[in-house]
Amino acid sequence: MSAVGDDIPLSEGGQLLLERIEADSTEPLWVLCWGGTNVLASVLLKIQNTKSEAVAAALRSKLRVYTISDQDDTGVWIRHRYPDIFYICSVHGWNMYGMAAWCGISGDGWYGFDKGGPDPSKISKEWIRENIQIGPLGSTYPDYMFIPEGDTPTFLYLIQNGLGVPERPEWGSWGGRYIATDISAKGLRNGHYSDTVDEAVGLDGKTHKSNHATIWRWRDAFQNDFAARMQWTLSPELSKANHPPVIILNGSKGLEPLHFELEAGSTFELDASETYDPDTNDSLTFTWYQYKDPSATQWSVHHEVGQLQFEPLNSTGSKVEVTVPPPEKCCLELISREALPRGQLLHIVLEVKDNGTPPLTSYRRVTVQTLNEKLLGGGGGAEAIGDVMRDMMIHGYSPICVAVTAVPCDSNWDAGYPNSSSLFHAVSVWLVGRPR
Ligand SMILES: [Ca+2]
Repeated sequence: MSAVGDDIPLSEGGQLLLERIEADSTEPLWVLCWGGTNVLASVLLKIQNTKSEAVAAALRSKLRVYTISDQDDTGVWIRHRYPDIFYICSVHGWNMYGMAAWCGISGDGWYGFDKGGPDPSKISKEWIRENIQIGPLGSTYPDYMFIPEGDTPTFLYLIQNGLGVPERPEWGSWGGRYIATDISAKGLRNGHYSDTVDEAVGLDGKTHKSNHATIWRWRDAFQNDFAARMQWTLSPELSKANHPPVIILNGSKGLEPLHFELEAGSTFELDASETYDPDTNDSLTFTWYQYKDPSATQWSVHHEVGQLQFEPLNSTGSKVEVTVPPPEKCCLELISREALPRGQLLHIVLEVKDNGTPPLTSYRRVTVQTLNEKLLGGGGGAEAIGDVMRDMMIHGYSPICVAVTAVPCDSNWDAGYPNSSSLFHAVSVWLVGRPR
């Protein structure tokens, strides 16, 4: 904060940032911070000191900030003083960067997380020497210290490849997945997004669950993409390098998610057979899967989120029939088990991968809003939370620990669970009376 104050003039960078914030545009302005945020803080103070409250708030509403942790004392000042700002940031103790989601890009060896999960082969110094440090541009790429590309998740977050949606950090992308710290939608109107977890199958074939997995799960694809971009710097001839497939899904060529609103238990078709590759000799592999983690409100994704079923309709797998889960699996309030007219928002990812060198992947996301107009499938008491508890017990947790974990303890709980006392009741009933 020594660089921020009412009597401290803006730096050259600060003036440039202020110009961009004040520019005549309704587009969001992304500010990607790879170090301390004191320049942003000084601009925000300048705006507050020189604009009306309404104008200052309108200017702040244009900002989209993604920071690589807090690297000075202005990050916490900004979030405290201007909680309305859209602000993605892993929060942890000073210098404890290994706890941050962004380390998932390459930090598993250095920081020692998720052992056996992430594949380290495409972040090694040898791979970088062979694939990145090539040609006039690549030869300027330095040998790394600590971890390579640590700040790059902020850039990957904005790459338009059909996977991520920048306005939805909780949906996940090459730049990681983050969720709102405060979901109460009252009081502060807090715009901070912080760490959450993904379940991802690692190199060892086991399921790993961590904030880092929200990034390393895509590592093979984004490192191949990096290698291809370096190939693009070597020759002006298009045929000398690989380019990603162009997905056409149900006649739509864009990168925006395709959205459906469908009754629970119904079926529908997804057809990507018009998809093509700019490199005429490339063949394509189609993979459809459900990205469950963005649909969850709880830690236990596989208990909470209904399962979509995929049935291929042709030999290449470019066309599939999808079955929406029944209402009792996707259109219930989790604790009370009351039937809901609008249930879970389910996410499908289509991956199309070519066989070029290196192979490149394009994506298209499909979102399915599940509906239950006849309010079917309700009842059953606290089965969902009971199932979670039962599994935890099997894995060796004591009933006392489970009960303490499940007791609601802050105001945010009220936003997701209107009747939080019912959870405590459900847990108590299960602990004393659930048949084994
Ligand atoms: Ca290609």
